Amino acid sequence: MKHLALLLSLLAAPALAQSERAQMILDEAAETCESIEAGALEVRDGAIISADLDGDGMSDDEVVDFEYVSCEWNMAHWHGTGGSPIHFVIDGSWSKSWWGFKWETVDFAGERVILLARHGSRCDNFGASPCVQAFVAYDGEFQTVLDPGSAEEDVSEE
Ligand SMILES: [Ca+2]
Repeated sequence: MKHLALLLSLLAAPALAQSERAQMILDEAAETCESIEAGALEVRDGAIISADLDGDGMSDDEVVDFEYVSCEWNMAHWHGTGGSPIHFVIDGSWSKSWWGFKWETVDFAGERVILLARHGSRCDNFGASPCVQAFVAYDGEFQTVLDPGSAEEDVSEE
């Protein structure tokens, strides 16, 4: 009987997160579903992808993509015109998330760069306009441009 209970609890486990951090993200999401009375957390294939996001040569990072995560009775939560929250988990230990659509890594200027397609309003334009943000995991943070500060802007300010 004990074994059956264990088996059932394993079957009911919401997802197969590999790291504690990714599991924490899903646990918090499950709590959110509960708190908005939207049933259980549903985690579909593709929700957790292993990747090398910081360029250390190991695929020990993870992307938790909420495009594939929802509450049983509220599909709209975490899904909107801006895409879904996408969590970038580095070395299983720390993470940060942004709303977005597709993501990809590229090697550029000696850095592993994460590219994330975002809602056009983030680029001060209409929603479907192309808008891409770049991130570099560095020293426990994600480096990204906060103020584009084009040369033309600088000149006009002087
Ligand atoms: Ca890593």
